[in-house]
Amino acid sequence: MPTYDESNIFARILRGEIPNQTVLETEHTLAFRDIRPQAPVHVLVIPKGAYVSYDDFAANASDAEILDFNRAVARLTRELGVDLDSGQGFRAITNAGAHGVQEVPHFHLHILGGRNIGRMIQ
Ligand code: IU
Repeated sequence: MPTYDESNIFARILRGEIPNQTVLETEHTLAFRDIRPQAPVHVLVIPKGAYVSYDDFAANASDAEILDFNRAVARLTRELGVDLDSGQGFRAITNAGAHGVQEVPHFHLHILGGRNIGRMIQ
C-alpha cells in the first residue's frame, strides 16, 4: 500500500484548511458535495482516518470505522432522496490507484444520482 500523503486535498478538508459543502458528518465519516458534480446528486463519502484507497480501508480500518462509514452511506442515500424507497436509486463508485484513475489518494466513495446514470459495465 502506498504511504498516505498527508497533503492530499481531502486530508486538508478534514483538517479544516479548505472549505467544503458538508452533507453529513459522523464520528468517523464525512460526506460532502463533489466540486465538479457529474450528476444532480454527487456526494463523496470519506473516512476521517488516513486510508489511501478502498482496499486499504477495508483491510486496515477498525470495525467501528467500517460500520460508521457504511451506516453513513445508508443514511445519506435516504437523506439525499436517492434510496430505493424513493423510487430513484443511485450508483456508488470508488476509483483506486492508477488503473482505477484515482485522482485524490484518500479513500472516497462517490454517490451519484438524481438522474439515470446509465450503464458502465455492459
Ligand atoms: P477520483 O478520481 O475518484 O479520485 O475523484 C476525485 C473527485 O474529487 C473528483 O470527482 C473531483 O471532482 C473531486 N474533488 C473535489 O470534490 N474537491 C476537490 O477539491 C478536488 C477534487 I482537487
